[in-house]
Amino acid sequence: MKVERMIYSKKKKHFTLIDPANGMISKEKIKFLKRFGTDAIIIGGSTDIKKKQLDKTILLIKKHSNLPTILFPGGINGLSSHADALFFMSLLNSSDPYWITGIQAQGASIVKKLGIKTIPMAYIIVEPGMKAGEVGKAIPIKRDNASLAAAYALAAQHMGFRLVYLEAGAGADKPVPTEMIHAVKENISIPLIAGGGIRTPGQAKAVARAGADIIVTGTISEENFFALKEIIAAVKG
Ligand code: 1GP
Repeated sequence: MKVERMIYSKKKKHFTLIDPANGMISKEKIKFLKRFGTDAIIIGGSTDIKKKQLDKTILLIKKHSNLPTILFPGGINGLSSHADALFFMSLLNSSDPYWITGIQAQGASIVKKLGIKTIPMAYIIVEPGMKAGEVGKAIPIKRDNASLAAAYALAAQHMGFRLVYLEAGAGADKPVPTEMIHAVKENISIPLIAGGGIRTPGQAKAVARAGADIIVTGTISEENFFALKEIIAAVKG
């Protein structure tokens, strides 16, 4: 409940993506993330991860902060009972039904057994899409096709999804275009997450101002961890 309340609160939020496949996060960094003001840690990635590594990461985060932990699974192994919630996601613009409804059917009873709180999320991949686009066999939305992104997002809302995530892909050279974020936000009333390619406070601010309710960064934590302080401040400023 606490996680949902935070997600649906009106204020702009920043989530930090941690991919356990990139190695273990340190307790110092976890404490800094809290101090910098990130609102939640989402855990996952496009490579399927080892369950042990995933559990260890979540337990470490919980030991050194009270930040909500949300699973962002790239495969069936991305599930852990230690997390506070799970983005139960569907890659709407995949060319392969496996990523739209197949993996969800495969994982549904595991999620029920583990008792993880689910947050239905529509995942929409925008060019370049990077590894998420490749693995998920997406037909990435062209950067100049804001109306298609808006149509997918509205369809997601009609289907009952409670969140839309516009994804340029981890490590993308630039974020989702602000015009596209704006067009999507105008079309829906459920919260909008944007991520992929955000590396500077200016980009974070532009994405937030264009209408994203939640800004996700991942790669910057690996490239220049302390830059996060200003990025998070820009999201909230
Ligand atoms: C990937 O949107 C996230 O799912 C984060 O992307 O690693 O480029 O910040 P970056």
